[in-house]
Amino acid sequence: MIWRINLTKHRKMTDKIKEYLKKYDLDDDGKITDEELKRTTEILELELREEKAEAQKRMSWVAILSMVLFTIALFTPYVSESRVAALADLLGLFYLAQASVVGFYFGAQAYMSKK
Ligand SMILES: [Ca+2]
Repeated sequence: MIWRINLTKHRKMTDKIKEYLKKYDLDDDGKITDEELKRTTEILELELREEKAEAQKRMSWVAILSMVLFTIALFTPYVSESRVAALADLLGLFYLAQASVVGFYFGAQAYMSKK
């Protein structure tokens, strides 16, 4: 039982090594040099930054769309006037929060482009 677990663990390890080789060995010679490691790390960092920027962009789009959809929903007959009046404070905070998400996105963009 124990050796079997060790075997699967070993297989997992070799799979992992293969995976790393595939990822980091840019010229496919089976060795990972410092140069390759450095370059792959740079590529991974770029990809991560891109992913992060993409997530922030999606977040700000959701914020903008939610503000627009909420405003449209408030003008439909399904929401009564008294309910809007009761939720006025909450709605104000909602718009402020959504707008600050969008503002933060543009601020971050400006900061990143300056850096
Ligand atoms: Ca290599």
